[in-house]
Amino acid sequence: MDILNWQTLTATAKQDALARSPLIGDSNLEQTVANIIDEVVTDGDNALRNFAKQFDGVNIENLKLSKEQIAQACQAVPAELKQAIAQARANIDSFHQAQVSSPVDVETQIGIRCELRSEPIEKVGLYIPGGTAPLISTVLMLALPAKIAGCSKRILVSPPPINNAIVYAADACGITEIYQVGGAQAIAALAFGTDSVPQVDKIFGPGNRFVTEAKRAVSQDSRATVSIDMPAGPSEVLVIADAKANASFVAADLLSQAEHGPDSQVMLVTDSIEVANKVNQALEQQLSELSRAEVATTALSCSRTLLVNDMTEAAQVSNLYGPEHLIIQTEQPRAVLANIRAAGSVFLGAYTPESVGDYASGTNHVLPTYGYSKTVSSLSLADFSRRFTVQELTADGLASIGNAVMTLAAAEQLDAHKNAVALRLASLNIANNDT
Ligand code: HSO
Ligand code: ZN
Repeated sequence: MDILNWQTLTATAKQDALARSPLIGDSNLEQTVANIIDEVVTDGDNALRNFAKQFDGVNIENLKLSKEQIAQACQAVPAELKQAIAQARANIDSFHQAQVSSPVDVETQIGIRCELRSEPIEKVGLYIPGGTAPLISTVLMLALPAKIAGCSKRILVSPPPINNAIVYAADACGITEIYQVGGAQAIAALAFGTDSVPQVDKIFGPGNRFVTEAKRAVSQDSRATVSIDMPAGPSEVLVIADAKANASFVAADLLSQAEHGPDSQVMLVTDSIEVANKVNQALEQQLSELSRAEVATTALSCSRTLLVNDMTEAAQVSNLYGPEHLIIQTEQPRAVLANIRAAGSVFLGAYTPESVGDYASGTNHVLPTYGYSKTVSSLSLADFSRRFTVQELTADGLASIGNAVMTLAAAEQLDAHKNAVALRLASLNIANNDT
């Protein structure tokens, strides 16, 4: 990775140094996806079957997996993998159970009661990518919070042929409806519904650029009323390392993210040129042994090391970048953490590789990328429910706030608003005079 000295960079060079990889894609992506969506809208299940043949090379009769197919897939999963899934599931379950929030119920003034309640989103669609890296762990990250939140219809879609372990993980997390449909067509099916695939209220999950574009498109389509979890981009990690950091640990962490895709980006921010050089050596060594070396090499070509003065500056640089994953491998990681303002998920110390959060520590691995961590939160239980407020005033409550409301309404020149209060206050005065 190129090593750049942060202090010597001009303002524009600093911006360039923190720029994401240009998104790989064809200029026709929007149109291609729009056509796929339209075909699903007009041709439903037929379109889904045709796309499965065209894109996945699979002939599909029943889009929904039968109970027998689910049972068969589950049987084929090795015991060791089942055990690993169980351990991950327990941790993800307990971290997300702990996020169940109590309703807010406050008397803002005597006689004025305000509440914040939350209700589960009824129907959720969970997209699980397939292909060369079938994301079994993503099943746990989506299905468990959906279940804990109380979403009554939880539908999983994944491109055919669906990996057995994906089916097993879904079954283990209480998913009963699994559809073998992937890509933009799966997102269209969830947004609009077909004879086989039910329409949902919200779509969750990562995917390739077609899936990402389809999620964006359906969430803005006036024909649909579906929302999505968050805008998604390629995966990324930023590692803050001091002179004491273990260079081969750092290199391994950088590569674990670089192997996700050619457009993934990894950044090292360090105050030690020795560590920077050692990490580069370790990268070369470890790369040669990776099965996805080619993918990782491409990702590394758009990645860089930034040399900073100290850990305070390292935190500032990280905040400017707003990484999806932030690893702090320093002597006192929590001192650095105190200065961190924006990151999807943070990993502290030498023994906390990003992989643990990806799979099993308990935190969610669906995180804002591409700098969105500055404004978008990591996926949590709250994303599976909606909140609404309730208020109730007694007559005394209205009497005590009425004048303020009428004054504000008059200032906004909204007479009917003022009147809704005035009528009631007048009726109270009459009642009071009567007694
Ligand atoms: N690092 C990915 C999640 C993942 N990694 C799944 C492996 N499997 C995005 O947070
Ligand atoms: Zn990962």
